[in-house]
Amino acid sequence: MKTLEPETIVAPATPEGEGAIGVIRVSGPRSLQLLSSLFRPGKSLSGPLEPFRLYPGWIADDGEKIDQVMAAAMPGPKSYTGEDMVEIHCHGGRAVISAILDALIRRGARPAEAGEFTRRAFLHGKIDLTRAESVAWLISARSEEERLRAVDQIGGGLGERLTALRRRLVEALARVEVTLDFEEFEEESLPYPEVESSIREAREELCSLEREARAGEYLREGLKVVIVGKPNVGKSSLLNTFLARKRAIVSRSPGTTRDTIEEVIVLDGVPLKLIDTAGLRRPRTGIEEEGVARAREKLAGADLVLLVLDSGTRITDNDREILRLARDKRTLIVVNKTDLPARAELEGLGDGWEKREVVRISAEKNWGMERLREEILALVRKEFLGGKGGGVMISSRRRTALKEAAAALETAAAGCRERLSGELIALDLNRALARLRLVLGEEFDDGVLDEIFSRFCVGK
Ligand SMILES: Nc1nc2c(ncn2[C@@H]2O[C@H](COP(=O)(O)OP(=O)(O)OP(=O)(O)O)[C@@H](O)[C@H]2O)c(=O)[nH]1
Ligand SMILES: [Mg+2]
Repeated sequence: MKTLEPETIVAPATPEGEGAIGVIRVSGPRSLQLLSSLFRPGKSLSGPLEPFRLYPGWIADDGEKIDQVMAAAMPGPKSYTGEDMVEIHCHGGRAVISAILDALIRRGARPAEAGEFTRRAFLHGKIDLTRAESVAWLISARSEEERLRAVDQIGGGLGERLTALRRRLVEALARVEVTLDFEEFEEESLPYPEVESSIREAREELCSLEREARAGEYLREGLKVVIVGKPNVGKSSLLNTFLARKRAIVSRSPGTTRDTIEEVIVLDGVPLKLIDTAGLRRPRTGIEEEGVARAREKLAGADLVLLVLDSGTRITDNDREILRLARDKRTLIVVNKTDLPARAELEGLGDGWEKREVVRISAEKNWGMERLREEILALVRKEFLGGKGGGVMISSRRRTALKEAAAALETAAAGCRERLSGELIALDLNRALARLRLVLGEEFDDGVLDEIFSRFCVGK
């Protein structure tokens, strides 16, 4: 049940653990009252606290001092959330922070949920959805590439593109609607070709936004790069060489790796989830069977496959079978152990290998690794990130809305081509606009907000 007066929420805004200072945030109608009941400003102060100024003093609960702090009152609507807010800068220890939180909660505040401060900022019109989302993205950015794209989005680039898109659609709709009233009198009043081309351009932009959103997702999640091959070709050695440490067990006996091993590497700012797997062959034991099953599962979910061959041994049916398994995947063929006399002939792989990039390396000697990194990056940029730059962050439900808007525009454009009545075309344009409003955050439901704000940390 919702209460009429919004609750007053409280959370630490700094990460858990020890730090020089810890910041506690309070937002909601009772914030200022809570502060005055707990905060004893230094003696020089006479009169009420001036807004947005830090005052030294003590937090004391029923006369018992908890910590020496700096505190600020930030009345709405100029605060971050738009509500009355308070910030308490205390010493950054667990016990201190939790004692102050407890005192606030005992007096009626409630612990905030993840992203609740920013959610309130959004509901009070302080921040738009694309910007809120970029803030979440920026905070969670683990790579330089991700950070740059998030900053770009905070700058408003995405919001501007969406607004421009909507303007274009509203114009197209106006051109269609103005003809509706006169249609009985004038046959050719709707300028079909112009409206169609304008709709098609808007559709292109929508599709490109959708692609960029997917690129954003890849950057956030890290692309899954799965290392596969028959046993003993040097998959684990390759993983170790990438990481420059002995992460996975390497041995001369085939079938060493059983469980999959995942580690994140960052290539030129792009995060990749490298996954080493069990050698694929007909399993000899129950454990190996499980390992092979897991390897196949990882292969199926891979964004990019590194298919490792052993240069020192002949190509076998086993290699061919693995190439076949990776048929639908973006695959780089990695010929390892090039320090040994060459015995593997790629022609023996059968159809399909020529379509793949081939990189020759020696994981043991660290040969060819730079070239391999470059090939991987080039492929990732081309296939997943849409080149350098670009990439936006749109949550998955709103991304679906982008796709639906594009589909509605496709129908509208087809309608123009077939000279359908203006009413039908207007219907599709309106459908597209409604979806766009969802992306713009002008229309939303709790589900959409939950999806976005749950990604924030508590206290943001
Ligand atoms: N000469 C040479 N030997 C290598 C190279 N890379 C790996 N090896 C050797 O090949 C053997 C197998 O290496 P692993 O990395 O365990 O191979 P794997 O593909 O992970 O094997 P499984 O986990 O059993 O499927 C080890 O004895 C490695 O030292 C290389 O570049 N050159
Ligand atoms: Mg291995």
